[in-house]
Amino acid sequence: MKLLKTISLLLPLTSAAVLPREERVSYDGFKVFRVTTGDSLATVQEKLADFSLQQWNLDTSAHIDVAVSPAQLSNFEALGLNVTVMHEDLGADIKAEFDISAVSGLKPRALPDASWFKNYHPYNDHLLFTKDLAATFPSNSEVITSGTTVQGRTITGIHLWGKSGKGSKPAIVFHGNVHAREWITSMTVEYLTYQLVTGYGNNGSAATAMLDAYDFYILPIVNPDGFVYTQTTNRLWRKNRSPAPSGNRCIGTDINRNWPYQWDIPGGSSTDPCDETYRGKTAGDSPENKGLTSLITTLRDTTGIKLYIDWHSYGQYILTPYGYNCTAEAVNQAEEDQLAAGTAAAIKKVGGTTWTTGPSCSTLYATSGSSTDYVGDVGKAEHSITIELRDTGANGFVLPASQILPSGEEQWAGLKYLIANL
Ligand code: 0X9
Ligand code: ZN
Repeated sequence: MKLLKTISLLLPLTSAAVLPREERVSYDGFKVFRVTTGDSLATVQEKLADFSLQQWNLDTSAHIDVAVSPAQLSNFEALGLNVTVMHEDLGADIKAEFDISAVSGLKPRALPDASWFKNYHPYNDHLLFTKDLAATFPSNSEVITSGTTVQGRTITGIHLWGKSGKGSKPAIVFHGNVHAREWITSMTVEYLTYQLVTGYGNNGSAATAMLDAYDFYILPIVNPDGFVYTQTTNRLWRKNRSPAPSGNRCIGTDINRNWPYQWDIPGGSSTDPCDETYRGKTAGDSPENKGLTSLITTLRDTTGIKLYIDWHSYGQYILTPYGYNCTAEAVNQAEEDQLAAGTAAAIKKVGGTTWTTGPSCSTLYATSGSSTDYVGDVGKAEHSITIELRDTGANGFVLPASQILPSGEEQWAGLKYLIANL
């Protein structure tokens, strides 16, 4: 297959990326398959060599998830590969997931209510949700920002604290939607935030214990340009929206390959601007990464960072350092293994979902310039984790809105275990 490690190689998407006024990319009639690989990886790849497919996953050891355009469908199906169907009609499932044109926009309200978690939402409503939530908790929170994006949006979040007052405890940092298409991440991070805010002050509640022990810095959407683009133009966009380097036509840096630490290690990212894992021109050059590294180093140099979680989807993984090297062990590896296993068990108890845990490179694949390595080693976070949320491949990135609440509830259970055991 002209293996679409990169979405941008797919014809309709490529042309969309260079048009002055971009049409929404249609996935009508696209079918998404999970192709079993395992021992037959080489044979499968050979069979797919002549297709232009959009590949959704980077770890191909057990399977490759691919979106197939209507024009290629009959040839693809004639290959007789061992497949399951993830989306019968991707375009229809995207429409059912969220219709931005049917959304009228939130009204500012005293307390955002839990019905928020029934649906996905436009970016401006996410901003309003965060601001409204902070307004209901004026003595224990404030809206924070962490730099400006390529297109000039302010990366916005919320800082929460407990009875000892603002900035007095070690930091816990969460961020979501680094990758634009991973919509479940911002909704889940907001669910956790909502639990902290609404649960604080209830006698003996987990939220009270958490906020009295730590200052939380939560940024639900750190790639707003990409996120907006997934809602207006291409639901499957991953990177930020940085302009194409001179002499190239491809847009976007992978924020999770741009962190200025172990950035230059071959194999863990791409130097090709058209690739989904393009690392950027220089280490940490994306404005989003600049904003985030400045928050992390400030926290490192003040209260210190107890826990960092970078929320992604999909696959149901709890991943610890390192990404850049598959044999390097974190100094506290045994503790990280225990914490991850306990968190996985706590999550599973809620809805029966299963979670794979371990160091990210050996468990999944190598990454250079990725968040957890930077925040662990440079940011000196005691625990630095990536969580890949639901699901394990039934829907992938286009996860029905009915799974937002179940995802939030199981992560809240995992978080309660994790923080109580730090
Ligand atoms: O590739 C990524 O950035 C993350 N997966 S995703 O499908 N959400 O894009 C995984 C990062 C975890 N780090 C390593 N596997 N090293
Ligand atoms: Zn991701």
